[in-house]
Amino acid sequence: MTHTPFKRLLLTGAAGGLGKVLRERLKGFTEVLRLSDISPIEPASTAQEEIVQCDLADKTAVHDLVAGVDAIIHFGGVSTEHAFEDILGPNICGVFHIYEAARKHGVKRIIFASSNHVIGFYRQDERIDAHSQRRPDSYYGLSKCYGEDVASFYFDRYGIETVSLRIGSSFPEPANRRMLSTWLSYDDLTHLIERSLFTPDVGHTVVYGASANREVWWDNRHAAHLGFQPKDCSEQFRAQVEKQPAPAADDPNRVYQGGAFVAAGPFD
Ligand code: NAI
Ligand code: 15L
Repeated sequence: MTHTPFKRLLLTGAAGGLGKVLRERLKGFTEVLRLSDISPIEPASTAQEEIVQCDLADKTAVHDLVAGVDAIIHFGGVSTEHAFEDILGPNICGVFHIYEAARKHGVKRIIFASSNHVIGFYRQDERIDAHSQRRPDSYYGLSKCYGEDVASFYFDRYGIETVSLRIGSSFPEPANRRMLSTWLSYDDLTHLIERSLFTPDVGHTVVYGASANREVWWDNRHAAHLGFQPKDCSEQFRAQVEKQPAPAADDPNRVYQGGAFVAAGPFD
């Protein structure tokens, strides 16, 4: 699909697993791609790239980071379960700083990397949609709930639109049986971001990010306007994954949508 590219897109979390994948894949969507992370990032390879090292917990630095961008793909932050104190700066303060900077600089569209861990306490035999009550499974999942609520508030109050991506498991391959359901291929992630950037009038849309796997627990009817149509399927990995010993009947990886996150911590 062809679009008028953005003038300048910001990608946070650019040194991370998905950030490195998206660095190449976002280039067709924008004239300039600003890449940011707290960790070192590979130097700019062309004049199309700008590199800005920035701590999301630093409000002034985030304000400066957002100057001059048209839209933000916010993937930076702590991405697994940790003590609340470790999550607070990057994920809670960080998401607030991103939205405040967007408000002050007139940015109108944000793609927020939420997570399946906002609903992780649903069982794997339940089917849910974006209107199902959230059931966060971790301090990390709580921080993503906060991010989604910030997105909702900034749309209602200031008209800043967001697509919150409740990403399942986006890795080269599913690593275990649970991920046969939650796996999101990199191609399908890229397609989801493309739809999230270029679909008009998204308000605050919540969408689950999973490929067209045989058994998916999430119904995207409330995000149908995005036109997200995943093409990949985890079945190609099933035989290999099922060589692993089957988890016990009460193993969280077998019972809960959020898998092991439901049993991590506490950290004191
Ligand atoms: P990652 O951990 O590889 O990347 C996150 C990046 O954020 C890292 O490069 C890290 O240095 C950066 N970061 C952490 N604290 C920061 C701070 N204070 N300031 C600035 N940058 C900071 O995670 P991954 O897998 O690339 O995920 C990207 C995003 O997608 C994360 O927000 C994660 O929560 C979300 N997500 C990813 C899923 C997946 O399957 N990969 C599933 C669901 C959500
Ligand atoms: C996530 O939210 C994490 O960022 C990622 O590392 C995986 O753990 C993924 O969820 C998952 O649930 O598989």
